Amino acid sequence: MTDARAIDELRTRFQTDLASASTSRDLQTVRDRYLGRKGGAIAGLMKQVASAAPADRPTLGRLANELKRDIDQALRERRTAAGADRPSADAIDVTLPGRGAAPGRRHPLTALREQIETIFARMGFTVLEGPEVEDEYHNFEALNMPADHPARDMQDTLYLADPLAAETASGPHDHPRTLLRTHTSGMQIRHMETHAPPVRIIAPGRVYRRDNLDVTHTPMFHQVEGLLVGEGVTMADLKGTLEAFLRELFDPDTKVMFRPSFFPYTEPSAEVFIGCLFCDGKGCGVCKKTGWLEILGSGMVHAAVFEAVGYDPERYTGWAFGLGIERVAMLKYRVDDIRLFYENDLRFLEQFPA
Ligand code: 2NL
Repeated sequence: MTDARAIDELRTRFQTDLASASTSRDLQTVRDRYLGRKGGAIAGLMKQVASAAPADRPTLGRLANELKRDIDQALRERRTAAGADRPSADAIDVTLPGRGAAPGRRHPLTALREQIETIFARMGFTVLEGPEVEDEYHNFEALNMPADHPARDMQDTLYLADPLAAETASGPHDHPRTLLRTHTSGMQIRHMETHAPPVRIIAPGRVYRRDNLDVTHTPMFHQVEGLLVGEGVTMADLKGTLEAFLRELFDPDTKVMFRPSFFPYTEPSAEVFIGCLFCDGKGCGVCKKTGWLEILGSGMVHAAVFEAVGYDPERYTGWAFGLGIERVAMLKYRVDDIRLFYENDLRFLEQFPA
């Protein structure tokens, strides 16, 4: 049984409940209590209206529907006022897309080394691997750098601790020392010792120098050397191959210049320059107003190197080059401090092509 007074009482009870609800959870509880489809007070009221005397039904039905509408509206208003439409701090929004896991990527120096390897591999060169700890013979002697050569000085080369060294040892050494390779040439010497020409190889890897850190020096850096030996190989082959390489590494229109230079292991020798990437040869801060950037060293293999590995220098000629990967990366990507490559700061590393 119900009547208009019972509906009024229900309205009053609702208002009391609503007034004491403070959190969005409380509001939901009140909503369930009054508007819940099963067991809600309004649902119960509707059943009673249906069983009321036919004469009372229209009035009671109207009052019940008004109450239902008012409760719904009051709850909506409170919810909006409380900002309850916003998810609470601990709510989980199951519609949010997940956070992608950042996949790892190659270090820019690795990516550049692989790019250089790929260019030479397509031209028929084989990629060598070899030890970072070398002996003096393969790092220096076989490369026409005898014991008194200045590059062999303790100042420039990192020698390994020598258990056989006499305490007072100074001056010329009476037995071979081991060292951290200062260039990757030793791998190429070993290859020639064990393979007859023709030779087409590149030797990438870490090299070490006794340098302190500054914007252009690190005691460890990376080099790629290349070597080609055969019958009738000339400096024109050197120029054509390096020009093709540099135009693929930088830009198809890259200008390439060769300038006479000196290395103990090549004769003649040439420094290779490319037209400045930043000012188009007009002259700027990066190329020091010359319009050219020095990119690698090269030359025709010295006859003394062929003799050291048992190649007949009357029959074979060849050319070689060496480049520093960090230097190329700094020029290609315009990085002004070599140390950035070793700090593993993702803000730096993520700027490079993977
Ligand atoms: C430079 C110069 C160069 C070579 C490296 C080489 C290796 C053998 C024989 C002869 Cl086995 N030469 N390597 C030749 C010329 C230059 O590097 O300034 N590199 C950064």
